[in-house]
Amino acid sequence: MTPRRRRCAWITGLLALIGVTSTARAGEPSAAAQPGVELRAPAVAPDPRLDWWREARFGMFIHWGVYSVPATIKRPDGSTGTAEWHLLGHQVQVADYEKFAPRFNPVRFDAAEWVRIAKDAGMKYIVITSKHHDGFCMYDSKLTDWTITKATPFKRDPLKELADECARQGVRLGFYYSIMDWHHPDYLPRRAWEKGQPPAEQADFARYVEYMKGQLEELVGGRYGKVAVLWFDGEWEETWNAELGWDLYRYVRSLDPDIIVNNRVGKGRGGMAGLTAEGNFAGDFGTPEQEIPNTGLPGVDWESCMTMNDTWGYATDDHNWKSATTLIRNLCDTAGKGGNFLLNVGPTAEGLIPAESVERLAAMGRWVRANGEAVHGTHAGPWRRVPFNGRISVKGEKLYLHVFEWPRGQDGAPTELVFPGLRTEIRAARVPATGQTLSAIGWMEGAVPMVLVEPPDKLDEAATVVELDLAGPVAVVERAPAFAPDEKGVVTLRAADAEVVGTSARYESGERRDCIGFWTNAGDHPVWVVELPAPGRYTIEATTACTDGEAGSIYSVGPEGGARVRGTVTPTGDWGNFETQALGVLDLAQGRTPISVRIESLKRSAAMNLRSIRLVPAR
Ligand code: FHN
Repeated sequence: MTPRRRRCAWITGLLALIGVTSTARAGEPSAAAQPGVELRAPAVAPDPRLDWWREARFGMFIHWGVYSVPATIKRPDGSTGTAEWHLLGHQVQVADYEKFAPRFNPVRFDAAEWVRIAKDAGMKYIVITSKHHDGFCMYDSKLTDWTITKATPFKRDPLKELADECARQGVRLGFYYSIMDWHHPDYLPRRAWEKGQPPAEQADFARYVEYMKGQLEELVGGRYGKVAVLWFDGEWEETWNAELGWDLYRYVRSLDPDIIVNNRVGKGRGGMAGLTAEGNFAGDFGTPEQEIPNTGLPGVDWESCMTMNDTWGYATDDHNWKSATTLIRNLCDTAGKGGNFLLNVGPTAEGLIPAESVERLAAMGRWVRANGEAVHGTHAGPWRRVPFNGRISVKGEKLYLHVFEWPRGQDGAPTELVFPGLRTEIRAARVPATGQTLSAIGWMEGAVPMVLVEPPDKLDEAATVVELDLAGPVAVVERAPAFAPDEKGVVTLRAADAEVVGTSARYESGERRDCIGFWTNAGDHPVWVVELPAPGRYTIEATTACTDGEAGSIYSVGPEGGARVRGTVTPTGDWGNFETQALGVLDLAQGRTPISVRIESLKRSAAMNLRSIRLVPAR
């Protein structure tokens, strides 16, 4: 293809195209209203309380407690878990678990060093466990003796030292606080194997809620300075409910109206996908865990929390460390989708951040020092499918391309990066890491705008960033791919090719998946654009998997707004065992039609795993 190259001259009057979008957002200059430009404004005006947090984009999570004494992911039955779940994973009686405390003496803890490591990595805030599920308080609480100051030889208050150091170095500090508390006698439910705790009948959950409020007042009331975030967790047990969540949210905000609180204070979190379900749930931001949403979520504040290996608390036997490249790309991924990245470290019982974590954070810091403007203060890029191997973030009228694999020619040398969709004229292009200016041009390929960027002299093996300085707000033309019949007239709609609309359902790769999974929200639905050369009658086939216990949901397939066929999710034994069933026959029109799969009735917590839909010509 020899592109007709016009230096940023655009043919006006674009044809109306599916998916013409812009990144106009409240508070940013909105794209000039063009025929067919869909402005994706946030659902609600963003709360300015979170402005610093949106600017930050990158924070350090710290899981530290007496569980760093046993420091293992291994379980007695040979399975593995995470180190901070030691009490439950090993079914340790509280009295026996308390014996770890006298062995917890982190004399090598150095708050200044921890804050330096975080800051040098480009992290703008720190969230540290004040109390995890084991109820152990990593600060000097007056409401219990189960604290680092009273139950250990250390006696110091590390959260106070960290708070003072964060204030000194200009890093915001937040506290993780677990609602679930395996140690407190008033917390319910009890575990079947527990012996030492008082009988459940003597527990007073209301009194436990008052205990939590007393501790939150200790944490947010001033002794630890201005606390920026309250990161609740452990909200999933049946003793906690949405009403208690709202009450606790309002209580914390009454202590400091500026504080921001995650969605795990209440009951709105949709599983590990972490985003807040529809409805009236407390919390200022969603909390995907160990994963990153599949697309940006306009108007939604969310933060993906992730470990560097597989455990939150320190473990001597977890060597499954992610590479610095993976971590840098995860940072680009969250920023490119408009979210925050809360990356965890699990310090040792001596008070040291593991060397493997320090090395990776130093590598991330080198990348952020060169490219941080493409992360801090950016918003989600406007493409729903980034048209190259990488991510795109936006800041005002600048577009940042995070290119993971720069294209190479037959000879292996880097060639131009060419991608469709950018309608806004490019004024200039440069490489933030080196200052090199690049040639970047735009032209039209029919109705589709194209961009070509010359390769920088120096590529970054994790992510090469190019800044495109635009002549106005970012506007994008994104033509949904259309799926046409094959030589036998069959149209195959694969999970990997679907546009998934929603907050939890998303594509899962892998041999026993390659499907749309995590389908816990009935409103989520995959859509494909089908392009038929002629009207026709088709048998609709669905290939699905579902455990026996979760089967039974009712779903439908067909054109959005048109006739649909229905099916019942059949049990296939497990989530990786797929079977195909014919749902019925549909008459489909010539041309482009969006075909969707919608859940009509969600019987259990997850609808199904969907591998594909096939439109087979009906004989
Ligand atoms: O059970 C905890 C786990 O230990 C860890 O604290 C993570 C971090 O978000 N949260 C819970 C698991 O979802």
